[in-house]
Amino acid sequence: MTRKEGVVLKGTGGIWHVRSDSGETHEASLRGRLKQERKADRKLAVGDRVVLEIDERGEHWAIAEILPRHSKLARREPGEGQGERIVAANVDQVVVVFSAAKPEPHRRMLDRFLVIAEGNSLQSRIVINKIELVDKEETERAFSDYVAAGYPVHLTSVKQRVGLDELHDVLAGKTSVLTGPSGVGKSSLMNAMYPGLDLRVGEISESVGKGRHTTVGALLHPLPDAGYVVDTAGLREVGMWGLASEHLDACFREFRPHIAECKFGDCTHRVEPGCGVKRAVAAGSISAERYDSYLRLREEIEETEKKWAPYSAASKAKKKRRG
Ligand SMILES: Nc1nc2c(ncn2[C@@H]2O[C@H](COP(=O)(O)OP(=O)(O)OP(=O)(O)O)[C@@H](O)[C@H]2O)c(=O)[nH]1
Ligand SMILES: [Mg+2]
Ligand SMILES: [Zn+2]
Repeated sequence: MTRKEGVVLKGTGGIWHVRSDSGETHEASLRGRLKQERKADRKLAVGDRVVLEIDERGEHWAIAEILPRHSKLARREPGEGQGERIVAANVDQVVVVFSAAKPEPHRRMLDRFLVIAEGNSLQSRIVINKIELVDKEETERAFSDYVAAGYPVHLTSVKQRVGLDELHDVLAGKTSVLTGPSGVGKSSLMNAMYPGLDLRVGEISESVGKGRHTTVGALLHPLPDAGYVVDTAGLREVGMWGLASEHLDACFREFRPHIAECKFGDCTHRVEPGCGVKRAVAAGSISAERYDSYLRLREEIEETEKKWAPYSAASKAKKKRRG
């Protein structure tokens, strides 16, 4: 029997497109046994590595095995929901693209993307495009707190072909989730680095809609040299992806060393005395804007938790009854 390994590029209606390591793409369905297992925790996602097997007649490929993943970008249900939808597997980094102007960078939205990545234990990079429209030094200063927090910041201009080689280098051989608001130049960047690569990146397709239960499918694009880009519609749409409010602080990387200094273990870093985070803000080692972002996001998450509390209580009770 012919067996080969490959990576899942996309899935539609139970048919998965798998690119084998030798470069061909096959359509395959999940073996029955795996379909059962899948109901548990192992949902197949783009980026997953799988073992394909062909049937005796040499006609149909099936996914016989899902190989262990080293990372994932997942979306949890709010509240205590156990459900988790995996957007992409084996992601190496999240690349968040904004523009220096037209449209103006939106720091709160940037922080939101970074939190989603941190919540999934994924590394992020920040790209600021259209750098030729502004004063470069000023922009560098504006994003210096992200550099200080440990995020690589790339300044690019598609128009003047600045920074494209460096960006190309950090994408090579990796699986990157590319995201960012509309109009910042994501498609332009990809086209400038990889002519002919046709990405949908970041577009919120009309047909996808905004219903809570609509599946927003991600696609994995092989890069011409090596590596993949995950093209996912609607990364920013879904609030904080079910992140619990008490975990938000650790998703601000530069807060981490200070959280341990808080007097109270469950410090929300708002009004509590002896707060290490607030002390760091006062001392200037945490930027006031990042702290403000934290406060707003925390409020937003707590609102969602309040809304979902009755449902999660009900689902807990149901589980208890079932035993
Ligand atoms: N001035 C300037 N304009 C740019 C640059 N890069 C892209 N643009 C322009 O910005 C506009 C939006 O670029 P896109 O590549 O479509 O942006 P996008 O991020 O893919 O947007 P969505 O697909 O809607 O998410 C286009 O008119 C581009 O020509 C740049 O470096 N400088
Ligand atoms: Mg685009
Ligand atoms: Zn605190």
